[in-house]
Amino acid sequence: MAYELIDLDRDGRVATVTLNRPKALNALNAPMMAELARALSELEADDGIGCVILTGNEKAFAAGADIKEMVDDQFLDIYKNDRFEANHCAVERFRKPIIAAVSGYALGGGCEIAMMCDFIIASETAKFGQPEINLGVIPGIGGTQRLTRAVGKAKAMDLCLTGRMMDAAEAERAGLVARVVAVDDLMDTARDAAVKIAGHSQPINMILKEVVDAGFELSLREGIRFERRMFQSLFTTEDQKEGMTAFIEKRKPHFKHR
Ligand code: CO8
Repeated sequence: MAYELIDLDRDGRVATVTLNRPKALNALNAPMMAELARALSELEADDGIGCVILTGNEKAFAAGADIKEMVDDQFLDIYKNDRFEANHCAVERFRKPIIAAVSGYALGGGCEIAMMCDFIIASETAKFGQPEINLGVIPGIGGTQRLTRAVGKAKAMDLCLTGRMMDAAEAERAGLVARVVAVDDLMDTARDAAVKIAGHSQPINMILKEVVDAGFELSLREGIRFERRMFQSLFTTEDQKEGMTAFIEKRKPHFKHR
């Protein structure tokens, strides 16, 4: 089935998913989130894809959940509706590496979806914020938790309580984004990173992700123990033998499990 509210492009082992409701600044409505979830499940099952880029357009990555769609909802509409529980969390459940390439507004649910990605590359025009307080609500898909872990309590409280936006330079200083580049370089930079990541061993990328993410749930001691066990387990893989042998033989590794 074709996609209408997103674009899905494959280039070698990299897939790019582009949110595509430009007239609504990519506001995240239920049909778009369903398409995003369907695309990610397709890409997770596709052994030919090693890394995904999630992006929007120059004006907006996504200006948040669709306010017009939500305005008349009651508690039970939101509680029972699986768009919150399943489709909105598809990015956090995705097991392969996924990079957010952000230009323009990443607000509310848009900022939250970007933070669900493994890291964010931003253009100089990017603006991040959790303005839900202005609408009489609070962030609803992880903003209070992920933003606080990313930038610390002081700045997270500042952003969530005032509803102000922070620009790309401030977001980089605060540790929310990995890199800031010129707007014209955004997709090339994201693609270069994605190609590099997709060239690694696929299962080892997935294990790396799992171990880093586990660190947000575990104590330091438990996290380090998990890392050590997973590190040790990699010595059962052909890709560990290939990676280390290639280094010694001064050649590029040819990972079997890509
Ligand atoms: N929802 C619906 N429509 C939107 C949204 C949105 N979040 N953002 C922009 N639009 C629409 C506007 O209504 C407008 O449509 P129209 O042309 O039909 O009037 C069009 O996009 C262009 O927007 P503006 O005219 O407002 O453009 P400006 O350049 O003047 O302003 C802003 C850009 C500052 C980004 C402004 O649009 C804005 O403030 N948008 C809302 C930002 C916001 O509050 N986001 C948080 C939403 S709540 C949320 O995300 C909760 C997440 C948790 C639950 C997730 C499950 C659904």
